[in-house]
Amino acid sequence: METILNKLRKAAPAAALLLTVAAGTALQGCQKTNGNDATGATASALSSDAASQVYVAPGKHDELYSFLSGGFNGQVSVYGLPSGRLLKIIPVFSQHAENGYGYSEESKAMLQTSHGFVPWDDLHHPKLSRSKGMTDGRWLFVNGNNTPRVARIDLTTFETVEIMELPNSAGNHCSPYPTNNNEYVIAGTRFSVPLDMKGGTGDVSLDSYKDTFRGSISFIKVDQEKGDMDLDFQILVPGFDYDLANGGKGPSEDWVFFTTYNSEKAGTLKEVGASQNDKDYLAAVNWKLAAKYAKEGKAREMPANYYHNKMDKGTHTAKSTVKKKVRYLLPEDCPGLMYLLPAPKSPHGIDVDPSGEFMVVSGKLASAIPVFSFSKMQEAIKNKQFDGEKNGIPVLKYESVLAAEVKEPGLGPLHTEFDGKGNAYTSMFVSSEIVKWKLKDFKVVDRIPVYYSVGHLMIPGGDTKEPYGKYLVAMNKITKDRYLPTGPELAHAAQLIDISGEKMKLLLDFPTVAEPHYAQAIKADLVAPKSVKFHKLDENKHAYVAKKESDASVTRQGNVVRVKMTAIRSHMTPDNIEGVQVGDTVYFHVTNLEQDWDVPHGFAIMGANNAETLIMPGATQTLKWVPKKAGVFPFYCTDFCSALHQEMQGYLRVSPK
Ligand code: CUK
Ligand code: CUA
Repeated sequence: METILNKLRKAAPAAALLLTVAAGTALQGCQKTNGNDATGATASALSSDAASQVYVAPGKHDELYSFLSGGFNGQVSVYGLPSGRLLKIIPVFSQHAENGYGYSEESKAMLQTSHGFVPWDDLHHPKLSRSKGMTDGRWLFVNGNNTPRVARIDLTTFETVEIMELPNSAGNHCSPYPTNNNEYVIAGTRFSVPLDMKGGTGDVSLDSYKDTFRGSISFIKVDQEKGDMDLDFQILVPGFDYDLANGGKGPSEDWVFFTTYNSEKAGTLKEVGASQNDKDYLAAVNWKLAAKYAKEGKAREMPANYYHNKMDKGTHTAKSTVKKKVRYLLPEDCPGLMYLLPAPKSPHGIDVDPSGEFMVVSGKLASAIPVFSFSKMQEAIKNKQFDGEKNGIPVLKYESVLAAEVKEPGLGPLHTEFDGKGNAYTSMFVSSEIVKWKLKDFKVVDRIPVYYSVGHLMIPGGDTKEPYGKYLVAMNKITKDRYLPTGPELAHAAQLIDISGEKMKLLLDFPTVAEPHYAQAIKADLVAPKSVKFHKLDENKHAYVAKKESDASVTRQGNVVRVKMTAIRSHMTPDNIEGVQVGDTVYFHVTNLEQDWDVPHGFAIMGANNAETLIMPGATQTLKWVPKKAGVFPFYCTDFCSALHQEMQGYLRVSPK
């Protein structure tokens, strides 16, 4: 008898054919609507065997994990590659009804900031932790742009475990950049902000830009064993806007690079408008030297006010610490710390090739892509080939640091990644394409259309010393006709491209959650074996844990009622509760007694204006509820956990005061 697998294998080529035809049709459609004559190019750009290349049979696992940022949704989504299957959404700077993150009492402190509870942010850049310049699969660092924060996700549990607010920052965009051994996670601000070393309110005239505004580069120290973050110091840099960051490797690994724009803003904010300078800058910062200066007493201290929130492992409860001081360095006090390299106007991405020699700067409006040479930069510094200075920072001569310019790459270059075989791939936002060029002679060798207006692109390991280099994911800003229409709002489109051969081949479109900017990917076997299956009940140190049914209780203290509840297939204990009064504050501390993989229980009660919470095996989670009226309120388990799941329920009676 023919097995199902064999049937599927046979079916795959037919599916591939269908895919080809469908893509051809869509292209003809788009040709009509936007005049983009890409039909011929894409027919050949689509791999004839695309379906089988992305087909992961039922029960089989993907080769890679990929982590796509959620942009204005504040979360990270985990996709398997090459299938493009969505595996999980990890809430970071967002409340997540699915598991109660940001709603449960345990997680609320994660989202506390000096501005209060801020359960939203704009998450752009995920970066995997590194060992010896290679991603090690331990943690994922991400940035929150808007209320400047850096978060750490633990890849054993796929949960956000730490969030650090950043003082002296606004629009934490060139962030986070973990150095090659996670010594530091470095985060640069986009907006310069008024600084008051004496801890004033920051209420200053916009005319005082030149004197009072500065940007900041934060140096967050990472505990090598546990991953815990700690803001060590900041460099307070001249007030241009900093856009993106990337770090060196090999010979350049002591350096981190930032693109900057609006460098003419050194006068007053009111002059800003059309950029007048014909060049902006790439800022090169020697982070090792900065750390040395800070250690050797060059750092001063200023008042600050920022939150550091950490999830405790034993109690699964987040705690906030408010920090009141920050150490800072001024580049003018620290020779050799920082240099400026003239870059085309309004640069965006900065990407360093795997050898660490080339820094690729994408000028969104520029007609060529300048590639700077790290060895030339060192020579130029040694020989003082300066073109004056800007705000006390030496500017290196363009010609003295330039390796080459990639000519006629396309329109609107944004970001570049590398395949480790001598090729670079740059996303072109305006001409909607990925362009492949050689690092050897800086010549364009291939291009493939993407649909449409690509932002970042990502090659697994493409920002490390040894890229994996088999796939490329294009993260597109505009979807239009790629999927069935869903009203005015469409899911953004990611596209998987095969880069294993000479020619790039399109393999797959898949919809994303909100707006991915950047992404990371890593071989599954660096993460999967360490994945936690459940929490050990006897290691649960939650203050209100009930480790067995007989520990369950209802206690009152003033108008606070605490219900220590247990959940196990297929009942909750206690399941019938009386003695609660209108206006009481009721805490349901629910412990999941299961010690098995993938058996969460949920908890929800009628009328609670909170959410549900989902409790992993061995953990305790708390839902807070203040009943507003008398009556009988049913509660139940929200996760279909056994054949008797529907029986996991109970009643709570609320009496008038
Ligand atoms: S940015 Cu979005 S496309 Cu925030 Cu990295 Cu370039
Ligand atoms: Cu427990 Cu459903």
